[in-house]
Parts: sequence; C-alpha cells; structure tokens
Amino acid sequence: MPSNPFLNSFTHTNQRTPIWLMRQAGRYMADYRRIREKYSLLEMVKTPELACEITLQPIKTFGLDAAIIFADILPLLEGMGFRLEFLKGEGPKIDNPIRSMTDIEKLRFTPATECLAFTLNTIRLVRRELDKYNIPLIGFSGAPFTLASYAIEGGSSKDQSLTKQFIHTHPEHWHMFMEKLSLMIADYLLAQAQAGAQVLQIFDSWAGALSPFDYEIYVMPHLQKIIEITKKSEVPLIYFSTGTSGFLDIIKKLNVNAFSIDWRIDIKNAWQTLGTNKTLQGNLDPNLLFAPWSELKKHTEQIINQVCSIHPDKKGFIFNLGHGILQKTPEDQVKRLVDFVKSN
Ligand code: 1CP
Repeated sequence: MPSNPFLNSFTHTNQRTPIWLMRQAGRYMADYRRIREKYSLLEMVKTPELACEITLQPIKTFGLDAAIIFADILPLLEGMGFRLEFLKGEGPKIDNPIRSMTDIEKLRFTPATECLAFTLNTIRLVRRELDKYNIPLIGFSGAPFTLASYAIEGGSSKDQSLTKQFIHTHPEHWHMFMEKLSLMIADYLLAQAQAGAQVLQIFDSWAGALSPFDYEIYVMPHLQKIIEITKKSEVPLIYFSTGTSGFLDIIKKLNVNAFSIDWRIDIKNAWQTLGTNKTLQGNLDPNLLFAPWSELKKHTEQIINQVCSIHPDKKGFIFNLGHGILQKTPEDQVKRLVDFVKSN
C-alpha cells in the first residue's frame, strides 16, 4: 500500500494531520440507520457483508484517513460463556454476569478463529474493498478492565461500582479473571492482524473509574501481557482510555505505539507526559460537533496549535475525538471537520 498519513503518523513521517473518528460508523449516519431498521446490532456485526458495507459508509461519505472495522467489543465475551444481548434503548445486557468465584472458574477459552470468525471474515472483505481508497484498516478489542466491567455489572454502568467491589473483595479471583480475559483479547488481536488489520486499538473506555494505585496493581500487568503478545504481529498498537488524565504518568509505561486521550487534558500537557516520541491521538470533545462551525473550528485550531507547540510540523499526531461520536451528530459538521483537518 502506498504511504498514507495515518500509517505514517506511527513513524512521525506524516506530511499532514490524518483524521478518523471513534465510532465513525453508527446511528448518526442516515446510511447506517437504513440498514439498522432491518437488522439488530448483533446481526449486523455477525454478517460480514453487512459489517463490510457499514465499515465503508463513513469512508465514502467523509473521506476519512482510516477505516475501523464495524464490530463491537462485547461479542468476545460470548466466546467465554457469557450470554449477550443488546436490548432496544437499554444497551448491552449480560444475563449471566460474574457473581461468584465459581463463575470465573467456569469461563472458557475459545480461539477467535472459532468464536469471532465473523469479524475476521469482515476484515478480509473490507481489506479487499479498501484498496480503492488507499487507506488502512483498524482492528480493535476491548481492554480487560473495560470488558470485565460489563461482565460483572451485567451491562453498562455509570461508576463500575460492583467491579471495584469485586477487585477489593476477591483480588486473587480478579487476577484470574483478568488472565482469562487477556488470553482471549491477545488471541483476538493477533487473529485480526493475521486477517489483515493494519493497526490495532485497545479500548479501555472505563479505566478512568479507577484510582492510579488500583490501575497499576489490578489492570496494568494484564495490559502489559496483552501488548507483549500482540507485539509479535508488528502491527502498530493504540491504547485508548478516558478519564485517565490523572495517571498518564503510569499509562506512559505501556509499550504501545500510540496513546489516544480524551478532552479532559490539553494535548500539549498529555504529550509531554506520555513522551513526545510517541504518536498521540485525540482529543476533541464530541459535543463540539453540535456547536456552530465558528466554535468547532476554534477548538479544532486550538488542538492543532497545541500540537504545533510540541512538533511544529505536526508529525506523529492523529486527529480524533476524545471518545465516540454522539448519536445525533449532524453529518454536515463531520464533513466540515474532516475537510478542515485534512487541509491543515
Ligand atoms: O443500536 C445501535 O445501532 C448500536 C450502537 C452501537 C454501535 C454502532 C453499539 C452498541 N456498538 C456499535 C459498534 C461499535 N462499538 C464500534 C464500531 C463502530 C465504529 O467505530 O465505526 C466500536 C469501535 C465499538 C466499541 C465499543 N462498544 C466500546 C468502546 C468504545 C467506546 O465508545 O467507549 C464500548 C464501551 C462498547 C459497548 C457498547 N456497544 C454498544 C453500546 C450501546 C455499548 C455500551 C456503551 C456504554 O456502556 O455506555
């Protein structure tokens, strides 16, 4: 594949700032809603032809610099024995969450080639299509803490309270659970690289619920293990987290190629803490896509100016949101943002 600004950002050789958006395929797009009317989320994820079409929708509409495979972090849990559903208007539900130590002992390992073959097949299909656009494909997985929180809470949670109680009440079983999750995650990431994913992102969406101390003791060793295994693929790795600006000095120790940060810290500060030799991704507040263009432009320029104060040529920076795009985001604002960042 000829050089691309997104891939080149990992070697700090990008000639302009690349842009892609977390959750770039989804309900804010009319094209997506047209398919969603006919199928459930899991049907879409598990049908490679549909998932391939949805992956390409934002690429065709907005001209982004990378595609992210249309999948979800939660189906991996099915391979361990959890029963997953997405209920209308309520989000994910797991009806057999972890409630006791024996629940953890019963969990099984299933290779990704068996339990997540649909996403691996989607990756193969998308890669063939992407040749036309000359952009790379990002594969992903949830991080062990974030996945464990769904498995323990039984669904979404505001404060990950049961998860934290579990950690502190049964630390040994927590580590056993994290080890089991980590083996599934590492196997899945490697399988995605083998199927054709050119970059891998680990989503640790809820890591910010933890104290720095708990993160370091109960989460970090498992992430390091996953990273160490996944490095065999030689595919660049991005670690994404939110609410973690208070412990970037710990996160910095993760041996990944890039960090993705949210808007709760300015990018200059974050980059200095994480290391300016690393690639940095972020960090616009997704709510700004609802603001008038003048305001959105001002905040976008502010991020780019801060980036320039570290690396005047903007090399090693990937423009993104600090978290996923919101459901009612106007599509024309997305188009304007993408065009603006690409022209900068
Ligand atoms: O009803 C719908 O149409 C479903 C909405 C939706 C979509 C579009 C869900 C349900 N998942 C997805 C796809 C998805 N999920 C993608 C691919 C889309 C893309 O980026 O283009 C990705 C990367 C994810 C990852 C994901 N799923 C995360 C990590 C990223 C993040 O936003 O923090 C998490 C936490 C999930 C869980 C999930 N999936 C869906 C819901 C409603 C939830 C729960 C979110 C919560 O607990 O708040």
